Amino acid sequence: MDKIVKSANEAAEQIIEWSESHEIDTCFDRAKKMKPCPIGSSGACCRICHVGPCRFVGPNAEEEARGVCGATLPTVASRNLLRMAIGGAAAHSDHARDMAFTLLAVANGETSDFSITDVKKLYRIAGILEIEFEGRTVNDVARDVATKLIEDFGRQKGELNFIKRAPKKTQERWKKWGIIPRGVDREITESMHRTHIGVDHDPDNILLSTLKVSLADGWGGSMISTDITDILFGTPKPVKAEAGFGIFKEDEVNLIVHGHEPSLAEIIIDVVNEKEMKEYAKSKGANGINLGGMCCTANEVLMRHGIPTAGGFTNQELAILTGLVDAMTVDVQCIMPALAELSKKFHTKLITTSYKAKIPGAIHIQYDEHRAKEIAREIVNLAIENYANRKAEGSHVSDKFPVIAGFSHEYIEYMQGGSWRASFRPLNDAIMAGRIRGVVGLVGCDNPRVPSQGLHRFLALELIKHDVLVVSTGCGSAACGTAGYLTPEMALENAGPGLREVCEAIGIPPILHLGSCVDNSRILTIATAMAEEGGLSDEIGGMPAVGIAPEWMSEKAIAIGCYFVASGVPVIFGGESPVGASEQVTRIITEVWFERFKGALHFEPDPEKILDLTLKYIDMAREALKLRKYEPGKFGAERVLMDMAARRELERAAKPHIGIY
Ligand code: SF4
Ligand code: MSK
Repeated sequence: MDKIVKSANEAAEQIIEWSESHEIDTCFDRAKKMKPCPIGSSGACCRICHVGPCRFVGPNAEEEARGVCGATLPTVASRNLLRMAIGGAAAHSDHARDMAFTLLAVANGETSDFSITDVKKLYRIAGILEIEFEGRTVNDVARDVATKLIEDFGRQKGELNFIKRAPKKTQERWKKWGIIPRGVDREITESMHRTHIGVDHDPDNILLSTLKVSLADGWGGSMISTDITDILFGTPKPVKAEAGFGIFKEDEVNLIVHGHEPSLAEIIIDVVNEKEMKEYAKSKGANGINLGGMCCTANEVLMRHGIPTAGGFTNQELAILTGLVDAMTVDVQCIMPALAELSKKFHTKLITTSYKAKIPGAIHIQYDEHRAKEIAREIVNLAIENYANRKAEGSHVSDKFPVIAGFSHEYIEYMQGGSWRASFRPLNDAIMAGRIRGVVGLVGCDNPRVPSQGLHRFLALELIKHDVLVVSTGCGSAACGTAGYLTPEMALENAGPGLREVCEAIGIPPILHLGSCVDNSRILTIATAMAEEGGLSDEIGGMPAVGIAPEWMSEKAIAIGCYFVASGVPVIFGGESPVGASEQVTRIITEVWFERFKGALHFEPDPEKILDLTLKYIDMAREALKLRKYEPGKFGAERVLMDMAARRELERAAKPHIGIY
């Protein structure tokens, strides 16, 4: 019998085998033992009141099954989907709120540990928010920006500030269907109300609310988080780093930052570079302090500082199984509680840092932005002191790959013409000419129920072979990074002829690392810029672009998927459908949503079919836009792309340019 592969990441597979031989459970073993409930996983279980749970099963469940209250299967399935989107929108948006309050604290001079790194971005956002910035102090502008964005959470009437960043036509569709979010908290609360027993029972209406609360995430919480993080810590530009379990060093203190919020991790970077800390590590027998990342906190510090990443969601336990992690800090989201028990089997100190996310068995050190450095020092000291407790056991692997990360909207614009002529014209032209067939956002989690990271890797390779430019975020980018896919050389070896030429001319990888899961909002603004540049669709809908989350598992993924659909992007999720029990709901989220928004939400477990459907959507969009028919190796006329030398020449000639980009 063929060996069952649990992870497509060879180093991960090696660690899993080691854990099995030592009878230590990981999510891979637990996934095998804990089969998903077939009723709940297809959306056919309602447990929102204590008369139930009610199960909607049987050959005619769609028409005949009724809950004790009389609810139908389509009501229940759509209600379950909405509840998932609410959870996701709440997670991203609460993260954003913390970032906004950090910015406010900086502006008010309440913390000396942080400062505003990217004034240009602050002015750009101030411009969007119609806040005067000329002739004012940076802190005054930052205070107004933070205050105005904080209003987005509690606003009762009107529209989110960033709705106006979307193309007009996209906004019109939202207006027509009544899904423009007012305030983030209001949409979350109202959606929770709608899903209480005995409130909204119309599947179509419930599903519109799913889109509305998801838009509050995408054009609200996530976008706020991305912009404020850039203002505070810098807008990413390409940086070299490494990915894989081989980032851990045997002779240094290994400290991992895991979760999603970057503030504490940013300060830890400063602290590990302090002379006293380095000397303290030496005094304890270590040759230095090695900082690494996990999941999306990793993405945040990878793309701004080149801090290496050990990988995504399914790699977190495996990092501890190397026996080399002296301490791991966790903040919020996607943190397996299993880490606490597992870390006790080794010497690793697991440190929770948010009052919202405690784990029994972990050490809790509460993060507070007002005394961030003091807290970071406490954490780093703990890691250093634990180095001496490291034992020999663990599965040491040496695999690591170079990565280029940090492609922000601003950098992608810059790389197509320098700061003097930054635009999306070359990208649009390359798509129009058929050199690039389309663009895919390959995003989302990795999952222990499939050979983890394998679907990401398969699709990434196939898509670039078919001349599709891939933009990647979250654990999807970790899956690509730990396979060595995030380098420009990758294009030379694997991309189709048109995409290869474009990548070579600009000097970029064919898979662009755009950041963490909140940074999917960067894809929204990029799509908007492409629409506004002209030559393709004049709204986000209708572009030769598709979103794929092949290994999704979190509620945040559902919110992300739905805000892309509402914005006009067809989205394909891997795995079985969480609403698969209801034909009516499946029809609404595919056909009806496509008619209304030009986006559709599909669930498809077969990766070959995901690829086919993706290319079909891209080619359909090309045809509808009357673009040149895509044929590999045959391109139409287009403008000449600037190479690095030409761009540098232009930069030299250009005056220093401080404006709003
Ligand atoms: Fe059952 Fe209705 Fe209660 Fe749901 S709300 S558990 S369908 S009685
Ligand atoms: S961490 S939401 S497993 S991408 Fe952002 Fe990864 Fe998915 Fe969490």
